[in-house]
Amino acid sequence: MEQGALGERRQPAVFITGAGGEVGHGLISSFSDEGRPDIVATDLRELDHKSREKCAATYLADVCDRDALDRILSMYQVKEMFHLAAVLSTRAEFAPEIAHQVNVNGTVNILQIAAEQGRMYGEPVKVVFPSSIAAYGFGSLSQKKEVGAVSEYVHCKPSTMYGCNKLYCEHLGRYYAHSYRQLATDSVQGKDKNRGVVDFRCVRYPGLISAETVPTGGTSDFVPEMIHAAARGEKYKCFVREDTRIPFMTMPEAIDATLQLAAAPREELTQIVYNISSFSPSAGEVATIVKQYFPSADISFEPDERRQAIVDSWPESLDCNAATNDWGFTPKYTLEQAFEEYLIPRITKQYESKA
Ligand code: AKB
Repeated sequence: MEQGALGERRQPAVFITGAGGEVGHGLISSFSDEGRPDIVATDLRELDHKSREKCAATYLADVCDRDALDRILSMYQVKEMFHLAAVLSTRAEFAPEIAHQVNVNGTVNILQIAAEQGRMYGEPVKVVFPSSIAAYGFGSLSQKKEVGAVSEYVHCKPSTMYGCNKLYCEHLGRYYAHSYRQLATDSVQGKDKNRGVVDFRCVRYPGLISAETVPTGGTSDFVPEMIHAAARGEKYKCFVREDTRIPFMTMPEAIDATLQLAAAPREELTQIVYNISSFSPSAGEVATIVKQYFPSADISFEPDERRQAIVDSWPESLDCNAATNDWGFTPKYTLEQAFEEYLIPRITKQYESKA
């Protein structure tokens, strides 16, 4: 990977971890469209050529490797970090301890670096962190259906390692933002150098649907997988029941909302964590609309009991009022509009150009 130049002065940069994932891909494109020249991106694997071209520098680095992060960050003046690196819910259930290392220890590394840099600059370093609907957990399907839309601070009893990790990291972010080293000697006598050194902001994503990329390792993957399989003319066996319902939004909406939260004035934010989502279709409703656009789509429902249980523990829909009131979040698309205006035109073009 291209190496960032070691200059006399530290170059200003926006720092992205897990940049090779779906959200990283969208975020880099969005920053580049805005003409930002200062993107510094890291991932375990090399980024694709198009993403690399949009960045000032890219590095192969593991978020668990504190020395590697320190080496990279010593070259930059970072005031904003988007910490996207994570092991998603399905993959995490095969290797929970590794997921914990990446999802929790990686986040502690980022928060600690942000705190150190914030102290050094004498102003807060912004850490934007995607959490997930996996932070919720219902004990039964009947309870999930009874409750309907959930707000941020109820029913947070996750059943997956990924969900536990996300929920805990939300709390860690709050701790670094408000209580970091609260009893340390440099925190006494009214000279609190640690308080407010990290400006932590968090969105809880629903399932995300991108026209450009297909997710791997998640449990909300059935919707994007179904759409991309139909566009490629492939059969799709959906691993959840037809009546399964969780919230979703398109990738561009998720990226826009994340950037909107990042840009919101600190004083307008009344909480650390914000739900966002656009629509809550059942898997069957998605299959119906997919077949309208791809009449020969071959979709069957063959639930995998264990993945089904994970999806059944996630809420049907999200109450996004806090995001709307505090920083103006509004969904752009209904499910139908998402297909008509974003997914179908982009997916069709993408697979045509690959044919
Ligand atoms: C997953 O399925 O693990 C993710 C998520 C809902 O956070 N897409």
